[in-house]
Amino acid sequence: MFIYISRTILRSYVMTSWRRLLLFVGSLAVKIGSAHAMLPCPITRSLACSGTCACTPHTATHDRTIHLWDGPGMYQNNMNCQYLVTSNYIVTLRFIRFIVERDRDFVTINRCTTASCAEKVQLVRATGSAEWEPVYASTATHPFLQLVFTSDGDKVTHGWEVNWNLGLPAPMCAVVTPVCISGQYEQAYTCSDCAANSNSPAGSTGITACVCNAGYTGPNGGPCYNPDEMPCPVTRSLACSGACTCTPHTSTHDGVIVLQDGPGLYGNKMICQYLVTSNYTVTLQFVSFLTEQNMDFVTINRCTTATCAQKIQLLYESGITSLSTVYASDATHPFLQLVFTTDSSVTLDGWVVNWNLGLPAPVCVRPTPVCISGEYERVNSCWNCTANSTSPAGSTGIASCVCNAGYTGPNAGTCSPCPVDTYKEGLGPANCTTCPENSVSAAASIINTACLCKPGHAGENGGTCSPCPLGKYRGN
Ligand SMILES: [Ca+2]
Ligand SMILES: [Ca+2]
Repeated sequence: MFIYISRTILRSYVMTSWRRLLLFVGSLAVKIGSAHAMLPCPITRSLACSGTCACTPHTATHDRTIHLWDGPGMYQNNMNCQYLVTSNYIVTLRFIRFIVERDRDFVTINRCTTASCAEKVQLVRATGSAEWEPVYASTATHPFLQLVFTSDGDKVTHGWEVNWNLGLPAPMCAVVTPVCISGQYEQAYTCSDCAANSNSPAGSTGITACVCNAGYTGPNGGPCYNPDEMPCPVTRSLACSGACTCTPHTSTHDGVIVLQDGPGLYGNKMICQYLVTSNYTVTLQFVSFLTEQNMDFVTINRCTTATCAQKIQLLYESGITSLSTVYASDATHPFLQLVFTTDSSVTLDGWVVNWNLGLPAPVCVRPTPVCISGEYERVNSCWNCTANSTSPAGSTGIASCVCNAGYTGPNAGTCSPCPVDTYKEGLGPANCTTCPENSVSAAASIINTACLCKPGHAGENGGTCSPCPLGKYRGN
């Protein structure tokens, strides 16, 4: 029980520390903005292992847990095992579990000036059941922490686990704002590439300096798309079934699934299934994880269908698990199934998992549009015919655009109004027809009856206009 409490405390301590560090970095970047700045140094860190022990997979290049706990090949007789942890930051070690044979098997932690540990300060020599509260830290003058585990030739017990992390405050490094080449932009003292199909001038600062290339569309800073190949609209769902409280843990959007603490969440005798899917890749990543070891299990499967009749198991875990692993669906297995089962006693903190959509987005080719009358389709878009011309509905290509009645010109070309005293009936490239003799019409006339007899002449509109007989006249 003590051990589980300590894990929770430790986790919150570590998360708080990192949040402080990130806030610190962010505030510095805002305040400074000049050519030179002091920022937390890039992290360098290493964990090395040597001696009579299985050093793999207990050697990691990042902060995490070192464990010699249970199981064959871990805690054994006659071990003499040395771990060396160092960083340009302060390194901390803290036990999260510890049970070794009292006064026979020992864990020693030394703080050293060099990797050889020729000069060292002993911080603890632990045996039996160790305190979990102290944090053992390196210092500026002793940047190496050495952990030595020795066991005698008789009897093994559970073993131990220790978390190694980086301590604060961060060492500060002078940083110069780089001048970035074309196609990149400077942000937070780093040059980054513009998104695909976009570009920026040399010396750009800020992602919005990246502008989409010709033929592509999107906001400054990207992403930039071929207009005919846009990201597909997102479809996604999360369903829950089984012996668990599915509300409010069922959501239609990406977010968090929680089964942690509290009444109605992590209970005994649960069999709970979550099914997540999307037309995008779906990812699951644990934010926290603590279930009863060997009793309460979380399984993640990648499935071809919602029934999960055909599946690939990605995880089957109890106790603790990696918080950095990302479990993802793929094109052939677009469903992720998470199953949580618990036995009839003991509930612990439970787990929290984030589900999100992965990139790249699937590309949807825009369907060819069917254009209305007066428009035509070109490169998947509808375009207006030129002035005074029109086209039938469903036209493809500008050649479908023909001049309106009263206008003349080639198909797909410029349509000019018929001059006065002419008319044109119907659509198309035909010339304007001259009104009958002694009749006149307005420009752009669309029918022969627009031809009216001149003053002094009479007749049917559009027909023959005869001079008025002697002694008669006709005005307008
Ligand atoms: Ca022993
Ligand atoms: Ca249980």
